[in-house]
Amino acid sequence: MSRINNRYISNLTRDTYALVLAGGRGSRLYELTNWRAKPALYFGGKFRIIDFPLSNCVNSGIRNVGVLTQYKSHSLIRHLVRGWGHFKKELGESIEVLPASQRFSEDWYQGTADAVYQNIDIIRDELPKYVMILSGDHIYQMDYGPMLAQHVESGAQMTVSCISVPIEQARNAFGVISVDDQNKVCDFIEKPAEPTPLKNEPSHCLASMGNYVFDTEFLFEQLEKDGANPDSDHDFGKDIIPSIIDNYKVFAFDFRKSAKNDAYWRDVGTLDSYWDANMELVAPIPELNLYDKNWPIWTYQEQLPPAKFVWEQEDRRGEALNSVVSGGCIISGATLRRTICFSNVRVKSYSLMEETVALPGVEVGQNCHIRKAILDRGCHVPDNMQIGINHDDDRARGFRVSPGGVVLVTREMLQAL
Ligand code: ADQ
Ligand code: ADP
Repeated sequence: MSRINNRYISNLTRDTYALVLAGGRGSRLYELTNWRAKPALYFGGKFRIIDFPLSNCVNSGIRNVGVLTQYKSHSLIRHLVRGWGHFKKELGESIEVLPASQRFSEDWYQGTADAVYQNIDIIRDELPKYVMILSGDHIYQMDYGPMLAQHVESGAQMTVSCISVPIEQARNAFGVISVDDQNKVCDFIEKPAEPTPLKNEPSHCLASMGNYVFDTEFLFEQLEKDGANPDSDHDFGKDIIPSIIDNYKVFAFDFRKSAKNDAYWRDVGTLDSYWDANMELVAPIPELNLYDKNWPIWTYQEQLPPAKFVWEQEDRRGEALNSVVSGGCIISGATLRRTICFSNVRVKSYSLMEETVALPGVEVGQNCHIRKAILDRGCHVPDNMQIGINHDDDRARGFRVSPGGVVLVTREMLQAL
């Protein structure tokens, strides 16, 4: 691996076209993804999930990216146009939205492989040596350069990035991989009920992160073959990977090893995991460093005035403890504890919000008590309301209570009261 230096890696990233799969619904997020695709969901006080893979591309030096959209794409496309529309093709940079548009058939995108297959001519026009296929669903900071370098050095035709996770987390949820001593993939099972444990760490298994590097021509051949197979679901995890591991060189890239155990990766696919990952950010030193100047997460920034905290009387102190508060917020005479407020949140006197994620534009009236909740964009919580204090009351009002006790409240739920 002596050839791996920065210039070598930047040649590889320049020769790569990335496709971000952003069409999934994320059905276990319930009403949070009723109106937006999962990659468009807000995260961390300022961002959307898609900002993470896109920032990883830009920070890694991959400057030509297509975003494949399908399900409820309006909010996602608006965000991409506003926040990511400034790349210039003349300078060799582009971030393009590739909506499912029935270009090759009467159908919308079927599986993930079909979504790529239907854009094969667009990829061909880019003439990349490598195609990187990225899931648009995860929160992580990853330099894709070392993965590309390993792909080339190992002589692989396809490389899949993976991370060790507890067996319980992977059960029926992730593609699970077994590798030999050289990291060559010898087995891949999509969402198994009984994940194969790691030999040296039996409580864990190797999960696919849903990110793949392909030699371009090899990808095209496999997509053509899969496209002609009427029995296929046209999905990378279900169909393509299991069909190539025996006859081709498919390698695993271990994200945790490459990042020297400093590998943060979260699948925020359920209300509980979404709330957990947001809550991690209010810790004094979170594992995910959003303040890392060497790995900035780019996003669309609205022009907003600074957050304001108003303290008018001793019993009406506007204050926030271990919390994250964005621009345009006014916390007047209210207390926030371990809470995340996105832009333009207003919280009024005598109210207390604890361990809550308030999405943009939430307004909380006077004398409310909110605990362990997710308040969807634009919720107006009326004066004196309690949320997350008594779950029977929450359910009776039509709020959703997750298995982990997180209460989800949306505008529609409040309007129906
Ligand atoms: P899942 O995430 O369950 O498993 P899937 O629902 O196909 O697989 O979503 C993969 C990505 O594609 C997501 O980013 C999603 O938004 C997007 N997507 C889904 N359908 C799409 C479509 N029709 N058009 C465009 N985009 C679409 C996958 C792998 C597993 C791996 C996990 C890691 O199959 O092997 O372990 O990701 O989370
Ligand atoms: P409450 O009295 O219930 O806390 P208010 O709506 O009366 O809520 O606002 C309280 C305080 O918030 C105001 O006294 C003011 O200092 C501040 N505030 C409200 N709106 C604005 C605004 N548009 N610009 C600046 N500060 C504001």
